[in-house]
Amino acid sequence: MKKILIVGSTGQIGSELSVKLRSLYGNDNVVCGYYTPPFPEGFFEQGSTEKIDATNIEEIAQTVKKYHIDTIYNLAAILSVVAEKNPDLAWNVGVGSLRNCLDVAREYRCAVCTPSSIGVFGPATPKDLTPQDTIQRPKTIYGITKVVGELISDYYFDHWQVDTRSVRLPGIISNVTLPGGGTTDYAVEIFYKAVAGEKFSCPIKAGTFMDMMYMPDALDAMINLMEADPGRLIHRNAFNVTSMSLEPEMLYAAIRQRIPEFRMEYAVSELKQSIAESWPNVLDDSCARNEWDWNPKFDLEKMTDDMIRVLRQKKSKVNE
Ligand code: AKB
Repeated sequence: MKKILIVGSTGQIGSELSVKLRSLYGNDNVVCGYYTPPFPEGFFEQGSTEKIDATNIEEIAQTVKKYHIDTIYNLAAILSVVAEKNPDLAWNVGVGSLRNCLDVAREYRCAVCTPSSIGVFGPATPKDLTPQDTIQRPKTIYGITKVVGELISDYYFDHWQVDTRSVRLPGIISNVTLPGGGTTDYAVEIFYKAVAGEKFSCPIKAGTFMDMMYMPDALDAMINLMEADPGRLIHRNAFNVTSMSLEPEMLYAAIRQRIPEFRMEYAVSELKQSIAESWPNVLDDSCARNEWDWNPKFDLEKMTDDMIRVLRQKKSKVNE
């Protein structure tokens, strides 16, 4: 059985990845490293937790040693919009924590998964069916840290056989923990507003396509890749994955089919729009499909049904 450490387990992805990993590998085999709240329900009760500053290598090393960890999911990151406002922090967290995880992994023979992002692409990248191997000249500091992350992860594999694997995640739509400071956050916020019965101000222009994915598929992507037969992997860091390419009007229409009174207006953010325009419209994820059978389950319709169902349940619990 694997012994897993999640670094950054209280964020948008970590709060759900920890539950899924514990259900698959057992509570005792998954250690949740946390730095900041909010703490998901039952977080401290369900298994081991350790306060870890990912920029401090000693804190990672001690935890890996203490629990005999063999696999690290490193989720420490500053998302694209916040990163533009604080490039030093973005670099220290994005690159610093990854180097720490890789160095600890090299010493203690751990596998490492650090999600990359569609942010690794830039204006010179082909926008439609963006290939797996193509131009990566991002204009954001977030994208730059993710390109460095991909390259350094491959380097640790090539030189020291550290088992590094990763996916280029698109915008993740979820209903447990809000994302913080990304360009694709609007695709989550729109659902919270719709279910709350409020109007939504969309920061991204109509017609701006970006890849998106529902959280259950994102969790499967990371876990299935880490479980994949290494003999089949031609690529490692990082695989294109997507499940839908959306622009705001498509989400608005899907929500209004289910909540007809919902209204959206536009209040476009210059920064978010310029980042969105520099990212692909839709990725070609055929390498992930061929090399480790990537096959997402949620399309726009299924995801919209589920998001509204879960958020309505949460709302009625709060109102009880
Ligand atoms: C962001 O918008 O910054 C992230 C991402 C696509 O990596 N959600």
